[in-house]
Amino acid sequence: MRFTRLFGLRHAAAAAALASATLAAGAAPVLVDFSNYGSTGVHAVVASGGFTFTPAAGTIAVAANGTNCLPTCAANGSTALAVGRVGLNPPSVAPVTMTTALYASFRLTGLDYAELSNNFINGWSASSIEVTGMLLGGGTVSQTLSLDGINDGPGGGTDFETAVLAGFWSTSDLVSLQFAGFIGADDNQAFQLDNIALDVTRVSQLPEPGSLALGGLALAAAWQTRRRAAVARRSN
Ligand SMILES: [Ca+2]
Ligand SMILES: [Ca+2]
Repeated sequence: MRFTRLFGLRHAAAAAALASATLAAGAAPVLVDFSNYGSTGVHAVVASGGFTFTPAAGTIAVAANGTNCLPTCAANGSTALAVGRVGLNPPSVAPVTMTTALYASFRLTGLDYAELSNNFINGWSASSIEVTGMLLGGGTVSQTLSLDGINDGPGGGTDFETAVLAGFWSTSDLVSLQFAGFIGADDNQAFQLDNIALDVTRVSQLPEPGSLALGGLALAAAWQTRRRAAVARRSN
């Protein structure tokens, strides 16, 4: 009985130490803005800020201020993620999934979005984007963003909109996000994303107690070896 109680207390202390270590690691802001790309280009995957964007099939692209797009792409003065659809270049297939190998989880705090191109009226640039978050521990959250159809490429119009995010995003710890552009019920329509703002939680790099003990043993062994060598040198 006494042993069981002690065991429980030790585990509680270890859990408290781990919790404080996780808090110390903290949440940090990350902006995924595709600024690591210098020009418009089509890619199998696009990576920025520690996050990777992968279409269900086909390719996706980075559009640099709407340049090298035909017809002219929505522009915001910087590079942005460009998601197409079958029959376009890039021929992206929905959904596009955003994942990270760097962080344990993240929260979505901001997002800019736009039509892919100024062909909104002609029926293949999305009229809405469904954003779906996969929750740490299971389940999903989702919000639909409406596109305003305003898009004149590098002209004077404001092509990109800043998402008004639902309140649940600020408390939703996510492991991935999915994006799909819709016209009506058809989920395979074209759009752009930029300035995806996140609060990330870093993976805790605490060593295992076992590996700490092994590390201590290795250090002790190295010290013993050096000490024996020094003694041998002195006695020669
Ligand atoms: Ca950008
Ligand atoms: Ca727009």
